[in-house]
Parts: sequence; structure tokens; C-alpha cells
Amino acid sequence: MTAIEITGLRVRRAMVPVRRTLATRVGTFTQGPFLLLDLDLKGGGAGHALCFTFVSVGLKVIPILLEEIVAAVKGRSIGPEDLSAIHDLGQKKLTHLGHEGAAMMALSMFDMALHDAMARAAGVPLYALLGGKAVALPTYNSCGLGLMPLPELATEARELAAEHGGFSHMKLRMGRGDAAAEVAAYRAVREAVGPDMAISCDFNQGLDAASAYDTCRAIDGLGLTWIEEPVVYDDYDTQARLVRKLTTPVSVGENWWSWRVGKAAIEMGACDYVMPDLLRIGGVTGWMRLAKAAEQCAVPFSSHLSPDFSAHVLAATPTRHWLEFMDWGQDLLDDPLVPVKGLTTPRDKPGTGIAWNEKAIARCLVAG
Ligand code: SMN
Ligand code: MG
Repeated sequence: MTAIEITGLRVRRAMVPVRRTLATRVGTFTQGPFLLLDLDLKGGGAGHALCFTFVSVGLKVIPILLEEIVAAVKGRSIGPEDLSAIHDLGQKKLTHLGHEGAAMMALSMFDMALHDAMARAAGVPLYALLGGKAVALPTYNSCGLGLMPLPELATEARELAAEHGGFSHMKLRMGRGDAAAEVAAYRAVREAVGPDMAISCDFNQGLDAASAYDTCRAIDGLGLTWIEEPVVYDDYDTQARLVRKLTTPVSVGENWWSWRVGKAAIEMGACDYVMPDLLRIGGVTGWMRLAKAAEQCAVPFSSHLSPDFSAHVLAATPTRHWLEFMDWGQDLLDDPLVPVKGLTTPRDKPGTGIAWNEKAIARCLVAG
């Protein structure tokens, strides 16, 4: 049986330009802040995780929290059967800061790197450690279609449709403040990519509870694959009301800070589809606990960001649905995982198969 022991950690900070500027209701992204975590193991092994912190202040606060978590588990012998308990121990260590926000991002990132280390030490791909198979995951292109003028939107839609051998699904950002403008944006994309492309949309929490139904009703008959995060992420009552009234599936979860919150949201009918973010849900441990709850309710389960890592956990998720392909941060990786004709197969290498591109990293590093 594999057992590993953490001897130390290294955290690096990077600001990475994005290929296409993305304007959303939660900010306009021209570059992204990333943390690179290496866990060192006794005997020379390692585990890695790449963390998009959304805002640059995350680069300052999360490393301090990571050090606290690692200090609590350093020197212990950890086997695969201990991973879940180690997650809970790390959470207990930071419990007075709460089970969300920066503390949860640090815990999630640690949990991811620890799982990577365990799978590498066992010599198996992470999906196999989790009981999954090397399946080809349906993947949508999420690398653009922000809040932008219609001609640019149509051009970008055509480009995204053709990338990496072609996609069958892409995501359009919403939140223009006016239902007619949302419909016009949808029509511009639809006209550009033709009738066979699946198109989902993402409000990034941009609607207020009082008018959300009217706006969603205006786009409900368009044939969208899903409507994502229509209102503020913790307004579960409004989400449940929209689920009951709309024909288009409602997808939420990227801002769930725990698998328990996600389970409760599923059980109260606040979503048709779920799409947790590994870096907020509690890493691999939180994800797999939520995957069990989603299986019990037969809820389709998609990923959010981090495709190189998410492909492994999604391959081990019973109700797996779509992998989100977002290439942000992939410049930091050697041979990053990219879809082929809209399908992504997790790497058949030990752990996640993620390897740092040190030359590219050197160009993006920022001080702490
Ligand atoms: C999103 C928002 C902000 C940064 C990255 C991605 C978006 C998504 O909500 O689901 O892709
Ligand atoms: Mg989203």
C-alpha cells in the first residue's frame, strides 16, 4: 500500500495574460492570477496544483493559509484511505476563519496537490486512483464570448467553433442589463455558428431576484443548453423558483464553497445541473463527496475551469456531463491538455500528468 509523507511546500505566484479578453458581470479579465503549488515528499516524490485565484489579492493571502495547513500534516504517513480525513483535518485547522473564501481555496488547492502526489506515488493516473476510467469527455469551448459588441461576438464565435478540430458546444456570457440585448447576442452567435452548435449561457450572477424570471423567460424558448448562475450565488430560493418555472435547465455550483452546500442546493431543487469548481468545493475530496450526492439524485455534473485537473475527477464522476475548456493558465504547463474535436481524455500518466513549463513560468512570475 502506498504511503507518502509531506516534507515541505513551495508556492509561486504568476500573472498570466489570457488569449482573449473576457468581459463578464464579475469582471473583465485581460490576465489571470495563478498560484503554483509543489508539495515535496519524503523520498523525492511531489504533488502539483495550479490555482486560478480570480483576484490578485488571492496571491497574497492563500500562500499563508497553505503554510498553516501543511504545518498541520507535515511528517504524517498518509495512505490513500487517509486522504478524506486529512482534508477534514486541514479544514479543522482553519475553522475559525470559516469553511469558505480564501481558507477554502487554500484547503482545496492543498487537497488537489495531495491527491496528485498520492497518484504519482502509486504510479497511476489520478482518475484511476478515484475509480474512474480514461473516458473521452464531451468538452465545450468557454474561452470567449464575453460582453462585447455583436459583430465581434459573431467573429469570435466562428473562431471558437473551429478551434482544436471543432467544438459542438460553446458558452455565451450574459448580463447586458436588458432582455432584448441578451436575445440579440444569442441570435448573433447562433447565426455565426449555425443550427447544430449547442449554446449555453452564463449570467455570472448578474440578474436581480425581482426581474430574473422576466429576463430568463425571454431567452427560455431559444434552445439554450443551460442558463448558468442567473442570480447571486447564495440566493437558493430564487434559483429554485427559476428551476420550477423555466424549461431551460438552470446550472449553478462554481461558487459553492462546500459539498454540503451543493448537496443541500440539489435537495431543495435549486438547480437542474451542477458545475462545482475544484478550487472552491474542497478539492478532490469535496468534489467526490458532491459527486456521490449528485449520483443519488441523478443530477448532471460538469466542471468549472482547471481542465487539466478537472478531466481526472470528471472521469470518476458517475453523472459526468460537460468538461469546461478554459485555456487560462495553460501557458504555465508543458504539453497542456487540449480537447480534440470537442472531446478531452485525461492523461494516462501518473497523477494528473501536469508538468510545469519553467521557461514560460519564469516570464510570468510576480513577487509575493
Ligand atoms: C467565469 C467567470 C469568471 C472567470 C472565469 C470563468 C465563468 C465560467 O463563470 O463559468 O466560465
Ligand atoms: Mg460561470
